[in-house]
Amino acid sequence: MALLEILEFPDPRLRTVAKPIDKVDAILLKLIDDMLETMYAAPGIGLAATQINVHKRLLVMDVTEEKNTPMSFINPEIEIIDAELGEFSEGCLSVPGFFEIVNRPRSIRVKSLDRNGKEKIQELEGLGAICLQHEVDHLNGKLFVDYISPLKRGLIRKKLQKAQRQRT
Ligand code: GNR
Ligand code: NI
Repeated sequence: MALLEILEFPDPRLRTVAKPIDKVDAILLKLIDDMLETMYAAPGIGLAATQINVHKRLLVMDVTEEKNTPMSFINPEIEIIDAELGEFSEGCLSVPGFFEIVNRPRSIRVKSLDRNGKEKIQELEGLGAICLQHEVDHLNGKLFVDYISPLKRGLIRKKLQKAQRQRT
């Protein structure tokens, strides 16, 4: 297995719209395992392929306390079940150290392919629904900071750019 490098805001590569996956093969399964390892190591509750500069429609997540339920979603498609919004203070491995309230539909149905390339449909609510929507946003080139004010977003961008300069 391998740890992958996570892109950070405002890296323009995070704005790439990911392409659908046409076949589930051994190379893809290895990528899923590396993404899970990277997510657990970070640590995070989800990771989208976009964040590791792979622009395919793939994400992993584990929203359990015990961190014993790795899940992967290939070509995920979301349908909103309950449009009622819930608010949650979100963070992102690509926006390290910042948390902001985001409102999202509380309950969703997600259709995707499993590791065998077979279609699965799951209903998610709570943290699972929040995280899955956050990850699908990544696949569409969108970040949680896009939901906050331009002023706050600009401040976060400045602080992260400074931190990134000091690291190089
Ligand atoms: O680890 C993560 N925590 C988190 C908390 C609230 C809402 C969304 C998330 S996802 C984030 C990992 C990440 O950046 N995934 O893209
Ligand atoms: Ni994120």
